[in-house]
Amino acid sequence: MTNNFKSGFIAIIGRPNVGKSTFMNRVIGQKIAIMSDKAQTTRNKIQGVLTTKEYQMIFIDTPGIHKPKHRLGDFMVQVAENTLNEVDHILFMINADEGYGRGDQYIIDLLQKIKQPVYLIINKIDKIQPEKLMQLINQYKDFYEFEEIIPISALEGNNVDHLLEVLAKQLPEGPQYYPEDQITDHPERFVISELIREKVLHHTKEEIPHSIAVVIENIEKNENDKLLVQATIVTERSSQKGILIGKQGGMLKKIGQQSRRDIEALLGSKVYLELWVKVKKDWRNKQNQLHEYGFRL
Ligand code: GDP
Ligand code: MG
Ligand code: K
Repeated sequence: MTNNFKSGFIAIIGRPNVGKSTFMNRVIGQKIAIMSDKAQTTRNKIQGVLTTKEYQMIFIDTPGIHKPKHRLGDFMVQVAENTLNEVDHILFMINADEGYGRGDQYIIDLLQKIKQPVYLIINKIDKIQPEKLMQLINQYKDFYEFEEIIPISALEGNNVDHLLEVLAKQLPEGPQYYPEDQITDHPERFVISELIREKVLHHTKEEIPHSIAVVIENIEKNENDKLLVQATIVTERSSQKGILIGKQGGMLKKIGQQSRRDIEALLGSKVYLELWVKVKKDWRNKQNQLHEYGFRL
C-alpha cells in the first residue's frame, strides 16, 4: 500500500426506491460485501466496500433516515446525525422521475445540522427529459448548499464513473480498513463498534455526549469456537469514565451484555465480549488519534 492511499466512509441516504441498492450493485458489482440483514433499524449497515489500487470507499446505509413517516425517537435521530457527521461524504439520492417530496424535506432538515459535504445524486435520468433535469437541479439548489449535483442512471450506468471520480478526488488519505476481498460473514469491526457505541449513547444519554469512540482491539476465535471481541470505549474525561463504569461496574456490564447480544445476532455466533474504558484527553482534536479510531471529522 502506498503512502497516499485514500479511504473513507460514504453514507447513502434517500427515500425508498430512489435506487440506492441499484447504485451499490452497479458500483461494487462482484466485489460487493453486503452486511448481514440481521442488523436492525437504528444501525448503520455497511452496504459495500469498493477497493481499488488507489482508494477504498466504504458505503454505509443509515436506516433511520429512510423512515420519515414514523416519528423518530431523539435517539435515532441522534444516531443518524452522529453517523452523518462522522462519514467523509454523504450522497443524498433522489428519483428524477418523482422529484421533490415530503421525505426529502425531512432529510434536508436533518442535513442542515450536518457539516460534512453532501452530494445530490439525481438518479434515473434515463426516465426524464433534459428540461425536467434542469428544473430539478434549480429547485434543489435552493434547498441546500450541495457540494455538487450529479445526475446519474444507476440502472444504465450513465455518469456513475464520473461520480466515483469526484468522490475519489475528495477522499482523505487513510488506511485500507477492509481486506480487498472482504467477505460477508467476516466480523465487521466498524459495525461492532457502532453497536457498542449505540448502547453507550443509549444508556448515558445526557452525561456522555458525542465525545466517545469505540475501538475494536481484537477479534479472534477461541478454543470453544466462541468469538472473542476486545473493545475499548475511549472517553475524554475521567468523570465520563466513572459514569461509563457505573456503580460496581453496573453500567459497563449493562452496556456489555446488550452489545454482546446484538453482536451475536449480527454474526450468528457466540461472543465473549471484553470491554474496557480508557481516558484520552481531547482525543477529538488530535488528528492521529482520530485516524486510529477510523473517524474523519
Ligand atoms: P432503493 O430502495 O433506494 O434501494 O431502490 P432500488 O435500488 O431497490 O431501486 C428501486 C427501483 O428503481 C428498482 O425497480 C430499480 O430497478 C429502479 N431503478 C434504480 N435505478 C434506476 C435508474 O437509474 N433508472 C431506472 N429507470 N430505474 C432505476
Ligand atoms: Mg435498497
Ligand atoms: K453539509
